[in-house]
Amino acid sequence: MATQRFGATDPDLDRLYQQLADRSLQPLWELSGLLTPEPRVKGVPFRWAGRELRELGARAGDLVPVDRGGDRRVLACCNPGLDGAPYAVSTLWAAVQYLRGHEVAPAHRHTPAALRFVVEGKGVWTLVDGDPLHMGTSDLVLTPSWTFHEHHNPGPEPMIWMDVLDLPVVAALDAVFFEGGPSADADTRTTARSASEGWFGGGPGLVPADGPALPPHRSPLLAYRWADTDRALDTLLDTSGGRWATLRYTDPVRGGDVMPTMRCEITRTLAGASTDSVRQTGGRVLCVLHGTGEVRIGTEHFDVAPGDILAVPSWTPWSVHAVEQLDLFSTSDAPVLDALGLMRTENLTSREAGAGTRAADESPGPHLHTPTDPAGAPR
Ligand code: 1HN
Repeated sequence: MATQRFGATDPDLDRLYQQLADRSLQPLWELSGLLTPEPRVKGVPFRWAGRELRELGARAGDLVPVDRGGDRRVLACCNPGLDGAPYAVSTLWAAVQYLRGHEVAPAHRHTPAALRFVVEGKGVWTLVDGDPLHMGTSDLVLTPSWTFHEHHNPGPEPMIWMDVLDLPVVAALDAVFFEGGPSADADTRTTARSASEGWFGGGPGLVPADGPALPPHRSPLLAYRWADTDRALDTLLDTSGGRWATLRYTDPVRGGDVMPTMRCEITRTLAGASTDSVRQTGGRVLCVLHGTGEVRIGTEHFDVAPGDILAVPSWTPWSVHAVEQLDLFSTSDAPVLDALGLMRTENLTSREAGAGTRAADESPGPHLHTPTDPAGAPR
Protein backbone atom coordinates (compact mmCIF):
# COMPACT_ATOMS: atom_id res chain seq x y z
CA MET A 1 0.00 0.00 0.00
CA ALA A 2 1.32 3.40 -0.93
CA THR A 3 0.23 5.11 2.25
CA GLN A 4 -1.43 4.44 5.56
CA ARG A 5 -4.99 3.19 5.22
CA PHE A 6 -7.40 4.65 7.74
CA GLY A 7 -10.55 2.75 8.71
CA ALA A 8 -14.12 3.79 9.57
CA THR A 9 -17.25 2.00 10.78
CA ASP A 10 -19.41 3.82 8.23
CA PRO A 11 -19.01 1.60 5.11
CA ASP A 12 -19.14 4.58 2.69
CA LEU A 13 -16.46 6.41 4.64
CA ASP A 14 -14.42 3.25 4.91
CA ARG A 15 -14.60 2.84 1.11
CA LEU A 16 -13.45 6.44 0.71
CA TYR A 17 -10.47 5.70 2.96
CA GLN A 18 -9.58 2.71 0.79
CA GLN A 19 -9.78 4.84 -2.36
CA LEU A 20 -7.63 7.54 -0.75
CA ALA A 21 -4.98 5.02 0.31
CA ASP A 22 -4.96 3.46 -3.17
CA ARG A 23 -4.23 6.89 -4.63
CA SER A 24 -1.57 7.88 -2.06
CA LEU A 25 -3.82 10.41 -0.36
CA GLN A 26 -4.45 10.94 3.35
CA PRO A 27 -7.30 12.72 5.14
CA LEU A 28 -5.93 15.52 7.29
CA TRP A 29 -8.74 14.99 9.82
CA GLU A 30 -7.22 11.62 10.70
CA LEU A 31 -3.67 12.92 11.02
CA SER A 32 -2.33 14.12 14.32
CA GLY A 33 0.92 15.59 15.58
CA LEU A 34 1.54 17.79 12.55
CA LEU A 35 1.11 21.11 14.30
CA THR A 36 2.40 20.98 17.83
CA PRO A 37 2.26 23.88 20.28
CA GLU A 38 6.06 23.71 20.52
CA PRO A 39 8.71 21.79 18.55
CA ARG A 40 8.49 18.08 19.26
CA VAL A 41 12.17 17.23 19.23
CA LYS A 42 13.44 13.68 18.75
CA GLY A 43 17.09 14.36 19.47
CA VAL A 44 18.08 14.13 23.13
CA PRO A 45 20.71 15.98 25.17
CA PHE A 46 23.87 13.92 24.86
CA ARG A 47 27.62 13.95 25.51
CA TRP A 48 30.39 12.04 23.73
CA ALA A 49 33.44 11.96 26.03
CA GLY A 50 36.63 13.37 24.50
CA ARG A 51 38.76 10.69 26.15
CA GLU A 52 36.74 7.92 24.50
CA LEU A 53 36.68 9.69 21.14
CA ARG A 54 40.49 9.91 21.23
CA GLU A 55 40.89 6.25 22.21
CA LEU A 56 38.43 4.94 19.63
CA GLY A 57 39.83 7.22 16.91
CA ALA A 58 43.31 5.80 17.59
CA ARG A 59 41.92 2.26 17.53
CA ALA A 60 40.29 2.96 14.16
CA GLY A 61 43.67 4.35 13.06
CA ASP A 62 45.26 0.99 13.87
CA LEU A 63 42.59 -1.09 12.16
CA VAL A 64 41.07 0.85 9.28
CA PRO A 65 42.91 2.35 6.31
CA VAL A 66 41.99 5.94 5.54
CA ASP A 67 40.67 5.10 2.09
CA ARG A 68 37.83 2.97 3.39
CA GLY A 69 34.56 4.90 3.48
CA GLY A 70 34.82 8.12 1.52
CA ASP A 71 38.57 8.51 2.04
CA ARG A 72 38.05 9.75 5.57
CA ARG A 73 38.55 7.98 8.93
CA VAL A 74 35.64 9.54 10.74
CA LEU A 75 33.55 8.51 13.75
CA ALA A 76 30.11 10.09 13.55
CA CYS A 77 28.30 11.18 16.72
CA CYS A 78 24.85 9.55 16.54
CA ASN A 79 22.20 11.07 18.76
CA PRO A 80 20.37 8.16 20.45
CA GLY A 81 17.02 9.87 19.86
CA LEU A 82 17.41 9.96 16.07
CA ASP A 83 16.65 6.30 15.24
CA GLY A 84 20.22 5.44 14.21
CA ALA A 85 20.79 8.40 11.89
CA PRO A 86 24.46 9.46 11.99
CA TYR A 87 23.60 12.97 13.18
CA ALA A 88 24.43 14.69 16.47
CA VAL A 89 21.24 16.75 16.27
CA SER A 90 18.62 16.55 13.54
CA THR A 91 20.27 19.32 11.49
CA LEU A 92 24.01 18.86 12.15
CA TRP A 93 26.58 16.16 11.57
CA ALA A 94 29.38 16.10 14.17
CA ALA A 95 32.28 13.69 14.21
CA VAL A 96 35.92 13.20 15.04
CA GLN A 97 38.41 12.56 12.29
CA TYR A 98 41.69 10.76 12.91
CA LEU A 99 44.65 11.07 10.54
CA ARG A 100 47.84 9.17 11.28
CA GLY A 101 51.31 10.55 10.61
CA HIS A 102 52.19 10.72 6.88
CA GLU A 103 48.62 9.95 5.83
CA VAL A 104 46.64 11.84 3.20
CA ALA A 105 42.85 12.12 2.99
CA PRO A 106 42.49 12.76 -0.75
CA ALA A 107 40.68 15.60 -2.51
CA HIS A 108 36.95 15.71 -3.00
CA ARG A 109 34.13 18.22 -2.82
CA HIS A 110 30.49 18.14 -1.85
CA THR A 111 27.60 20.53 -1.44
CA PRO A 112 27.33 19.99 2.34
CA ALA A 113 29.64 22.50 4.00
CA ALA A 114 32.10 21.47 6.70
CA LEU A 115 34.12 23.06 9.43
CA ARG A 116 36.99 21.65 11.43
CA PHE A 117 37.75 22.56 15.00
CA VAL A 118 41.04 21.44 16.51
CA VAL A 119 40.94 20.61 20.21
CA GLU A 120 44.53 19.42 20.47
CA GLY A 121 47.45 18.68 18.19
CA LYS A 122 48.59 20.46 15.05
CA GLY A 123 50.50 19.81 11.88
CA VAL A 124 47.79 18.78 9.41
CA TRP A 125 47.35 20.94 6.31
CA THR A 126 43.99 21.19 4.65
CA LEU A 127 43.96 22.40 1.07
CA VAL A 128 40.76 24.25 0.27
CA ASP A 129 40.50 24.84 -3.48
CA GLY A 130 44.29 24.61 -3.49
CA ASP A 131 44.88 27.11 -0.67
CA PRO A 132 46.95 25.44 2.08
CA LEU A 133 45.51 26.03 5.56
CA HIS A 134 47.49 24.90 8.53
CA MET A 135 45.33 23.32 11.24
CA GLY A 136 46.77 24.60 14.51
CA THR A 137 45.63 23.90 18.05
CA SER A 138 42.23 25.50 18.82
CA ASP A 139 41.89 26.94 15.30
CA LEU A 140 38.66 26.96 13.30
CA VAL A 141 39.09 26.04 9.62
CA LEU A 142 36.28 26.21 7.05
CA THR A 143 35.54 23.97 4.08
CA PRO A 144 32.59 25.76 2.45
CA SER A 145 30.08 24.08 0.17
CA TRP A 146 31.52 22.75 -3.10
CA THR A 147 35.16 23.60 -2.34
CA PHE A 148 37.72 20.88 -3.04
CA HIS A 149 39.46 19.80 0.13
CA GLU A 150 42.10 17.29 1.15
CA HIS A 151 43.99 16.73 4.38
CA HIS A 152 47.73 16.07 4.59
CA ASN A 153 49.58 15.02 7.71
CA PRO A 154 53.25 15.45 6.77
CA GLY A 155 54.63 14.79 10.28
CA PRO A 156 54.94 11.53 12.25
CA GLU A 157 52.27 12.29 14.89
CA PRO A 158 48.60 11.39 14.45
CA MET A 159 46.02 14.17 14.69
CA ILE A 160 42.37 14.24 15.66
CA TRP A 161 39.86 17.03 15.20
CA MET A 162 36.12 17.67 15.18
CA ASP A 163 34.18 17.96 11.91
CA VAL A 164 30.77 19.58 11.80
CA LEU A 165 28.72 19.52 8.59
CA ASP A 166 25.30 20.79 7.54
CA LEU A 167 24.73 17.42 5.83
CA PRO A 168 21.27 16.74 7.36
CA VAL A 169 19.94 20.08 6.09
CA VAL A 170 21.39 19.62 2.61
CA ALA A 171 20.12 16.03 2.50
CA ALA A 172 16.64 17.12 3.62
CA LEU A 173 16.64 19.57 0.71
CA ASP A 174 17.73 16.79 -1.70
CA ALA A 175 20.71 18.91 -2.69
CA VAL A 176 23.66 16.58 -2.00
CA PHE A 177 26.27 16.45 -4.77
CA PHE A 178 29.73 14.88 -4.43
CA GLU A 179 32.75 14.37 -6.64
CA GLY A 180 36.35 13.27 -6.26
CA GLY A 181 39.19 15.54 -7.28
CA PRO A 182 42.86 15.47 -8.18
CA SER A 183 45.27 15.74 -5.25
CA ALA A 184 47.69 18.64 -5.24
CA ASP A 185 51.44 18.37 -5.58
CA ALA A 186 53.19 17.77 -2.30
CA ASP A 187 55.12 21.04 -2.43
CA THR A 188 51.97 23.19 -2.46
CA ARG A 189 50.89 21.87 0.94
CA THR A 190 52.79 24.04 3.32
CA THR A 191 53.21 27.77 3.15
CA ALA A 192 53.41 30.03 6.16
CA ARG A 193 50.07 31.66 5.50
CA SER A 194 47.12 30.81 3.30
CA ALA A 195 46.11 33.21 0.52
CA SER A 196 42.75 33.50 2.28
CA GLU A 197 44.44 34.83 5.43
CA GLY A 198 46.85 36.96 3.43
CA TRP A 199 43.93 38.80 1.83
CA PHE A 200 41.33 38.81 4.58
CA GLY A 201 43.08 38.03 7.85
CA GLY A 202 45.33 41.09 8.06
CA GLY A 203 43.91 42.56 11.23
CA PRO A 204 40.75 43.64 13.05
CA GLY A 205 38.56 45.82 10.88
CA LEU A 206 41.04 45.84 8.00
CA VAL A 207 40.05 44.43 4.63
CA PRO A 208 41.63 45.02 1.22
CA ALA A 209 40.26 47.93 -0.81
CA ASP A 210 41.04 46.01 -4.01
CA GLY A 211 41.00 42.35 -3.09
CA PRO A 212 39.84 39.32 -5.02
CA ALA A 213 36.13 38.92 -5.77
CA LEU A 214 34.20 37.80 -2.71
CA PRO A 215 32.57 34.38 -2.73
CA PRO A 216 28.82 35.09 -2.69
CA HIS A 217 27.61 32.87 0.16
CA ARG A 218 30.36 32.56 2.73
CA SER A 219 33.32 34.18 4.42
CA PRO A 220 36.41 34.70 2.24
CA LEU A 221 38.49 34.05 5.38
CA LEU A 222 38.90 30.30 5.84
CA ALA A 223 40.92 30.05 9.05
CA TYR A 224 40.30 31.71 12.44
CA ARG A 225 43.41 31.50 14.57
CA TRP A 226 43.35 30.81 18.27
CA ALA A 227 45.73 33.64 19.21
CA ASP A 228 43.17 36.14 17.80
CA THR A 229 40.17 34.40 19.38
CA ASP A 230 41.84 34.11 22.78
CA ARG A 231 42.82 37.78 22.80
CA ALA A 232 39.35 38.85 21.68
CA LEU A 233 37.68 36.82 24.43
CA ASP A 234 39.90 38.34 27.11
CA THR A 235 39.33 41.85 25.78
CA LEU A 236 35.57 41.36 25.63
CA LEU A 237 35.40 40.03 29.18
CA ASP A 238 37.56 42.87 30.38
CA THR A 239 35.45 45.50 28.62
CA SER A 240 32.04 44.12 29.52
CA GLY A 241 32.93 43.32 33.10
CA GLY A 242 30.85 40.16 32.71
CA ARG A 243 31.68 36.69 33.98
CA TRP A 244 31.23 35.05 30.62
CA ALA A 245 31.32 36.25 27.04
CA THR A 246 30.46 34.83 23.64
CA LEU A 247 32.17 35.75 20.38
CA ARG A 248 30.78 34.98 16.97
CA TYR A 249 33.11 34.05 14.11
CA THR A 250 32.13 36.21 11.13
CA ASP A 251 32.82 37.09 7.52
CA PRO A 252 35.40 39.90 8.01
CA VAL A 253 34.10 41.87 5.01
CA ARG A 254 30.32 41.59 5.24
CA GLY A 255 29.93 40.72 8.90
CA GLY A 256 27.55 37.78 8.48
CA ASP A 257 27.99 34.21 9.59
CA VAL A 258 31.00 32.29 8.29
CA MET A 259 28.77 30.06 6.15
CA PRO A 260 25.08 30.28 5.17
CA THR A 261 24.04 27.20 7.14
CA MET A 262 26.27 27.22 10.24
CA ARG A 263 26.94 29.78 12.95
CA CYS A 264 30.17 29.41 14.93
CA GLU A 265 30.60 30.90 18.38
CA ILE A 266 32.88 30.51 21.35
CA THR A 267 31.94 31.13 24.96
CA ARG A 268 34.46 31.75 27.73
CA THR A 269 33.07 31.29 31.24
CA LEU A 270 35.27 32.38 34.12
CA ALA A 271 35.99 29.94 36.96
CA GLY A 272 33.03 29.76 39.32
CA ALA A 273 30.61 31.54 36.96
CA SER A 274 27.39 30.24 35.38
CA THR A 275 25.91 31.41 32.10
CA ASP A 276 22.23 32.17 31.70
CA SER A 277 20.02 29.26 30.74
CA VAL A 278 18.90 29.92 27.15
CA ARG A 279 17.11 28.07 24.40
CA GLN A 280 16.54 28.68 20.74
CA THR A 281 15.02 26.98 17.74
CA GLY A 282 17.45 24.82 15.78
CA GLY A 283 20.16 22.42 16.85
CA ARG A 284 23.55 23.10 18.35
CA VAL A 285 26.74 21.11 18.83
CA LEU A 286 29.20 22.06 21.56
CA CYS A 287 32.85 21.14 21.86
CA VAL A 288 34.79 21.67 25.09
CA LEU A 289 38.12 23.28 24.33
CA HIS A 290 39.66 24.14 27.70
CA GLY A 291 38.68 23.81 31.33
CA THR A 292 36.22 21.78 33.34
CA GLY A 293 32.75 22.31 34.68
CA GLU A 294 29.18 21.32 34.07
CA VAL A 295 27.07 21.72 30.95
CA ARG A 296 23.35 21.51 31.61
CA ILE A 297 21.14 20.57 28.68
CA GLY A 298 17.46 20.13 29.43
CA THR A 299 17.31 18.02 32.57
CA GLU A 300 20.75 16.42 31.98
CA HIS A 301 23.89 17.61 33.75
CA PHE A 302 27.22 16.62 32.19
CA ASP A 303 30.60 17.03 33.91
CA VAL A 304 32.77 18.05 31.00
CA ALA A 305 36.44 17.98 30.04
CA PRO A 306 38.37 19.06 26.93
CA GLY A 307 37.45 17.17 23.78
CA ASP A 308 33.89 16.41 24.86
CA ILE A 309 31.23 16.92 22.18
CA LEU A 310 27.66 17.66 23.27
CA ALA A 311 24.30 17.80 21.51
CA VAL A 312 21.82 20.58 22.30
CA PRO A 313 18.56 19.73 20.51
CA SER A 314 16.19 22.44 19.33
CA TRP A 315 14.32 24.46 21.95
CA THR A 316 16.19 22.75 24.81
CA PRO A 317 17.57 25.07 27.51
CA TRP A 318 21.30 24.90 28.11
CA SER A 319 23.79 26.61 30.37
CA VAL A 320 27.37 26.28 31.54
CA HIS A 321 28.85 26.28 35.00
CA ALA A 322 32.63 26.62 34.95
CA VAL A 323 34.74 25.00 37.67
CA GLU A 324 37.97 26.01 35.95
CA GLN A 325 37.74 28.71 33.26
CA LEU A 326 35.89 26.99 30.46
CA ASP A 327 36.08 27.64 26.71
CA LEU A 328 33.26 26.11 24.69
CA PHE A 329 33.14 26.13 20.89
CA SER A 330 29.66 25.98 19.43
CA THR A 331 28.09 25.43 16.01
CA SER A 332 24.41 25.93 15.32
CA ASP A 333 22.12 26.04 12.31
CA ALA A 334 20.99 29.53 13.37
CA PRO A 335 21.69 31.18 9.96
CA VAL A 336 19.11 28.85 8.39
CA LEU A 337 16.46 29.67 10.99
CA ASP A 338 17.29 33.38 10.75
CA ALA A 339 17.00 33.34 6.95
CA LEU A 340 13.62 31.60 7.13
CA GLY A 341 12.22 33.79 9.88
CA LEU A 342 12.00 30.81 12.24
CA MET A 343 14.46 31.85 14.93
CA ARG A 344 13.03 32.08 18.42
CA THR A 345 15.15 32.61 21.47
CA GLU A 346 14.32 32.54 25.13
CA ASN A 347 16.43 33.40 28.14
CA LEU A 348 15.01 31.35 30.99
CA THR A 349 17.22 33.00 33.59
CA SER A 350 15.99 36.49 32.82
CA ARG A 351 12.43 35.18 32.45
CA GLU A 352 12.68 33.95 36.00
CA ALA A 353 13.81 37.48 36.79
CA GLY A 354 10.72 38.92 35.06
CA ALA A 355 11.18 39.09 31.25
CA GLY A 356 9.16 36.99 28.76
CA THR A 357 9.56 34.93 25.58
CA ARG A 358 10.30 36.83 22.43
CA ALA A 359 10.69 36.07 18.76
CA ALA A 360 14.17 36.82 17.43
CA ASP A 361 13.08 39.84 15.39
CA GLU A 362 11.89 41.52 18.57
CA SER A 363 15.17 40.96 20.36
CA PRO A 364 17.01 44.13 21.24
CA GLY A 365 20.60 45.00 20.66
CA PRO A 366 23.58 43.17 19.23
CA HIS A 367 24.03 39.42 19.38
CA LEU A 368 27.23 39.49 21.37
CA HIS A 369 26.29 38.04 24.71
CA THR A 370 28.24 39.95 27.30
CA PRO A 371 26.18 40.26 30.43
CA THR A 372 26.92 43.37 32.45
CA ASP A 373 23.75 43.23 34.51
CA PRO A 374 23.24 41.15 37.66
CA ALA A 375 22.32 38.13 35.52
CA GLY A 376 25.98 37.95 34.59
CA ALA A 377 27.23 38.06 38.12
CA PRO A 378 28.54 34.86 39.67
CA ARG A 379 26.02 32.57 41.23
C1 1HN B 1 33.96 14.87 4.73
O1 1HN B 1 34.19 15.16 3.45
C2 1HN B 1 34.95 15.08 5.66
O2 1HN B 1 36.45 16.03 4.10
C3 1HN B 1 34.71 14.77 6.97
O3 1HN B 1 37.17 15.69 6.06
C4 1HN B 1 33.51 14.28 7.40
C5 1HN B 1 31.27 13.54 6.85
C6 1HN B 1 30.29 13.31 5.97
C7 1HN B 1 30.48 13.60 4.63
C8 1HN B 1 31.69 14.11 4.19
C9 1HN B 1 36.28 15.64 5.24
C10 1HN B 1 32.50 14.04 6.46
C11 1HN B 1 32.72 14.35 5.11
